[in-house]
Amino acid sequence: MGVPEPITEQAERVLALWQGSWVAAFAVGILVWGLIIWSVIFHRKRSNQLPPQVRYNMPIEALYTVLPIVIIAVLFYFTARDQTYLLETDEPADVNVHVNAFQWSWEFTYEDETNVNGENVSVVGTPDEKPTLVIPNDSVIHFDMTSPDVIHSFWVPKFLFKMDVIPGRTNEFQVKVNDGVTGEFAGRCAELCGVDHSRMLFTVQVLEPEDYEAWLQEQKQNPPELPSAPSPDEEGADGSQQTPPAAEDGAAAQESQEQPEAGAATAEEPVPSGEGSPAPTTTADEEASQS
Ligand SMILES: [Cu+2]
Repeated sequence: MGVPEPITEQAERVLALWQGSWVAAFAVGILVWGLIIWSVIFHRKRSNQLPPQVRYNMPIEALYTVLPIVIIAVLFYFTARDQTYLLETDEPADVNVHVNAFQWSWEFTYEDETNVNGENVSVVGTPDEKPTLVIPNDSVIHFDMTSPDVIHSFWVPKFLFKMDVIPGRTNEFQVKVNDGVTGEFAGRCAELCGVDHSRMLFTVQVLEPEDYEAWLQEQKQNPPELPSAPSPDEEGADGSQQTPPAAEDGAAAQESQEQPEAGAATAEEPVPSGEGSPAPTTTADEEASQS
């Protein structure tokens, strides 16, 4: 019924709830259609004489009050049960990923893994270059999700699950990717979050655990160049590697105090560093999450 094939234990539960709800809806539908067709065929107008007029019929009225309540109670029970299961984060996770959703890409930080530079292994993307989230199969993956700017939504269609990423709070969930599943799957932002929302894509690559370990070792030994350190930035940074965005903001704030109207003029300076506007944002958040 147009549902992607699930690749996680949790997604299988979602699919079962979806299919079960359809079965229940069809059962009710068939009953109602049957009653309609029965009355259309067997209770046609045969003469001008009215059928017996009654004021009420208690059994029928009780039936059509109680039955919908029963139907809704059953649907509610299974929905609540599955929601509780899907939001459970008690099981110890094999991989902890911090998801930073920003305008307009993603940064995936492996919280338990440190590279040769003493930093967490991390993958960061841009609207032009979508990042790849690498995870092992047959393992529990825990996601902590934060946003430094606006509301985003983390969506991997094959998980049959999406969760909002909201500034100022940490949302979390975990999945267990089924044993034997490998391949690349699409991921995207499912919350309109600005002009490049449609380019806020990522790829989920599921590997066998040993291949994942190999990938992880590679990331640890050869950490990629941080895209958040463009070379023109270094002139103005004055060697303060850790806080170029803060210094920049401070400078901009001072200038705007002097001349509130000179926004266009002051904008010229940050332009070289401001080209990749998501990048400084990322850096700021990295610091926040590390401290
Ligand atoms: Cu978004």
